[in-house]
Amino acid sequence: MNITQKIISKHLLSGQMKAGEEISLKIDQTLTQDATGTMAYLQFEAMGVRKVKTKLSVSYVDHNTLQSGFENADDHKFLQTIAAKYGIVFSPAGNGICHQVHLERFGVCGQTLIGADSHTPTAGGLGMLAFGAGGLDVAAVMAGQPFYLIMPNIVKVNLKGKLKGWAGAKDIILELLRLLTVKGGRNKIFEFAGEGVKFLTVPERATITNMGAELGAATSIFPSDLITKEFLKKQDRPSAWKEISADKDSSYDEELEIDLSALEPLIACPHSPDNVKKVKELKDIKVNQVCIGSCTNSSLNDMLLLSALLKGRKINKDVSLVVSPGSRQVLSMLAKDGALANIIDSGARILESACGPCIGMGQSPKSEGVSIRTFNRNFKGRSGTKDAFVYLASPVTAAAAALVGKIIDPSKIFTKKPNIKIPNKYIIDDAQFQKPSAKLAKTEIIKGPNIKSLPEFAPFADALKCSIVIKTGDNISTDDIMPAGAKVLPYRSNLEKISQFTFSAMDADFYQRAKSFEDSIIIGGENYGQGSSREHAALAPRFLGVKIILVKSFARIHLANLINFGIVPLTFENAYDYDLLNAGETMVFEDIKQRIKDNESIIAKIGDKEIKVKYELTQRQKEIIFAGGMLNLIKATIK
Ligand code: MIC
Ligand code: SF4
Repeated sequence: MNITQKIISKHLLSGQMKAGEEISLKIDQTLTQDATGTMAYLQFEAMGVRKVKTKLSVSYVDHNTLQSGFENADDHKFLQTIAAKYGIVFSPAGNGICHQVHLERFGVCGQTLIGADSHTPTAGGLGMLAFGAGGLDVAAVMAGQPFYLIMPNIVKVNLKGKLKGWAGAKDIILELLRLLTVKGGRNKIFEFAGEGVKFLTVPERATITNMGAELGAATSIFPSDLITKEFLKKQDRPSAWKEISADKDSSYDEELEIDLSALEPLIACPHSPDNVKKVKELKDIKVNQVCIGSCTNSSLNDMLLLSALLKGRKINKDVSLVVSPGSRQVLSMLAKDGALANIIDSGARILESACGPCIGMGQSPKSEGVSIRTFNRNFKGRSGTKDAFVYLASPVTAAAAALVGKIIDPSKIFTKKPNIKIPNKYIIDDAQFQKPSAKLAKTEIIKGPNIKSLPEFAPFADALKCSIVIKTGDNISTDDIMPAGAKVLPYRSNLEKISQFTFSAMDADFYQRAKSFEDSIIIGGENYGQGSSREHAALAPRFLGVKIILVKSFARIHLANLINFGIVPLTFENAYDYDLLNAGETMVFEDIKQRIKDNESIIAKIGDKEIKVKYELTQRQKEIIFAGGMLNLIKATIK
């Protein structure tokens, strides 16, 4: 067996490990962050369970740490109290970005993890099988339910040779994005192998598995070997290690190879993580901002490298360099080592250990500004500035840009690659985690006035007449459907309020128009709903009357979220029928419920036009949709 099969077979509750079949898995650990967590815990609370049923569940606060009003701070209090009551570890603001902290303090080789955040596969760097999921799926797992998934194809990525020159882990994943695009990883698990693996540290592996999310992959995973052992030993968690490797004769559904020695520094150009070019091909692009951090590149390794590169140098006067170390551990070690001073002295601005600019929580670039970021997403507008140009690159490429003020091949300004030495022991101080206890279980849950319970959704209708409320193109991200940023994130626990922002960056009238229709449908292209796991991108349309989404294809997590909230996901039988449909038209779906029940094909009528649409729903998913969403179904079973 390969690594994925080994872990799945140990956790398989139903189904067969055959690509395309629905399987269900026992999940050992869950994680949530505050932007998805408030909703997830409201849903968990509604399930009426006394205590989480996982081996470990952690609730992080790292996204909404700007406290420009009472809302975010109220959310933090709610998360702290509900964690105490239900036996969840609470990691307050300041501890760091969920994925970085989870690697450091909680991940266990060979275990399963699901997280209410699309970058949960970061833990694959430790040899965990880790999936991003919607908050409701995470809540259900905390309540003891299995995690359902369509068994993906397993792809072996053979890393040949060793990185040379200024190429780093980020360039490996950018190369994969260049080769495969943001849709290339759908229904796939990427398993890394080959001699190149042994030259990559755990944080470097995690940079790669983190950004596998941008390929649309279900997850990505590395073997757990002596390098993993060393990392966990330095984290004072030796018992979290166990060796996991693929059997010599293991087989894969697909294979591909990357020659590490041939890689050069790469950069993803606006406005998509797969718009990848060689850095040296980009000439004379002036840079206004450089941001270093995020769950992709904020480890101690990344920060020490940055510090060595900036040592004794000053950044360009026209650049604002902001640096956010990924965790309290990283920041504290940088400070004690003195390496932080090199970064500060170069002219950088130090931000707290949190998601920050990655999710538009501050540091929006200037109008038409060029920002080089070590992050993982550069969708248009995500930075908070609609007309900004965001590029994604490694910390080395980002540091070079900060010093020179333009995009430049690192070899032009740096001579020798610094040799980074990680101390024999990380600084271990878990004092800021709130760990569950019998006393804490008596805590009273505190909900501020902005925290509103979810409305009840009606069960599915027998027939539907839906107005086309919007027609979108390909690769619509959940950032397009439901923007984040400082203005919107405070309403993650207030559906009525947040729904006013649905599609707001693309179509300012969407909200009013959706409200004026009784039932509506969204038409889209390929890879609809790529990007984040935020279930608000499904919940808000549902709240505004969207009953069906008809597209050429869906991204995995968003598809699961749509079903969870009772929206029917349909695809075109013939992709060219997409061209026949126009916003404002009415589509009639006669007997839709009965047809889905009987597995019959569906014909939609639009005036005198007819088009054939299809669906792939398991019996379980049909039941969720017919009940009007998973919460209704779970409540009915509990009653
Ligand atoms: C993101 O990177 O888009 C986020 C913010 O981390 C999201 C989760 C969210 O929207 O809260 C993700 O990736 O799932
Ligand atoms: Fe946070 Fe950005 Fe990572 Fe999402 S991608 S978890 S916003 S750092």
